[in-house]
Amino acid sequence: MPRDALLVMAYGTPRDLDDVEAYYTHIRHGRPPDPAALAELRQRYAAIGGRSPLLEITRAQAAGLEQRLQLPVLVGQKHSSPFISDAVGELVTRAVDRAVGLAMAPHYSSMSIGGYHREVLKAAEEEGWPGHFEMIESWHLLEGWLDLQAEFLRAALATLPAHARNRTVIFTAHSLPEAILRTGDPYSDQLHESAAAISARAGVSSWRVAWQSASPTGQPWLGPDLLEVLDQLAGAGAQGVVVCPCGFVSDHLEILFDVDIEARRRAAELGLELARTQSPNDDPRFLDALAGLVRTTLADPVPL
Ligand code: FEC
Repeated sequence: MPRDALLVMAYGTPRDLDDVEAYYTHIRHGRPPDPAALAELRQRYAAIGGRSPLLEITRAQAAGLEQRLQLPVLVGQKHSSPFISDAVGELVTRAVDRAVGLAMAPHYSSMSIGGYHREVLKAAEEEGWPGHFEMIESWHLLEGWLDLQAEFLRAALATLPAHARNRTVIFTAHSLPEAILRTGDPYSDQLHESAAAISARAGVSSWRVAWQSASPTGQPWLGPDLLEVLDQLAGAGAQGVVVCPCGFVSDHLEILFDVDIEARRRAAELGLELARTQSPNDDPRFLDALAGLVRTTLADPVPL
């Protein structure tokens, strides 16, 4: 029997405010941020309590998957410790023959999940791991996850006050440079497919897709931005919105600041009621769905 393992991968987060500079420098491929950009990012972390819960949530997801799958589950992050290379080093130590890679993000882009995949292949070469690696490329139409999102969406809609009758659901994911569209990247299409499937399950007919958390890099990023869509909807007479950030699976900076503070502030200025769907985090139904996906992947024969 081959020795199997699961590699759970997430974006990574600074340990505390002092670690923000090293983290930001890593995101910027080793180029330190300028002082103003660093101060701005530190301020965002300070506004959510000084740190993000992303690593704790990722560890809880990994523990829940380990319990369900009864195989070693390792955590590797893109931009902070434990890094993906640390997890691949563990594959060597544990003499794992075959590992499945699961990125904690549903939609494939060469810049997101593709990046996790490349990082594993690079680390396998550097660490000398000779095993077979199978990356789950995307899971944006995973049944159990769609059902849970639909349930969260119905619950969020129910929290909007009765007077906000003209309401729209906005599905969001992290924006990426628009240049990805020129290479046939499926990221945008997959977000639209998730949004349509969740809306159908929740019986929602009025919905939009928007992008959030774009970086100020000077190049065009996928739009429209979430804040722009709030402006448009308010201008068109909407009274309430539900933001469903289904491009993310955990509570972290992009949810707790970009949606819960920044977007809420804009909505309040516009007189719009805003509710957000809860994050799947380590909800047992979410982990059941992911465990099923990993089992299906492991059931495929290993190519010789
Ligand atoms: O809670 C936390 O501490 C971490 C929150 C966090 C998540 C996240 C997810 C994604 N990102 C994606 C793409 C990019 C690209 C750039 C970029 C930059 C940042 C910065 C911070 C940050 N991201 Fe992020 N991202 C999170 C946090 N991200 C902080 C730097 C400051 C800023 O620009 O706001 C631009 C740099 C580059 O070119 O690499 C691109 C994508 C995801 C969703 C998929 C995933 O989770 O892996 C895509 C969570």
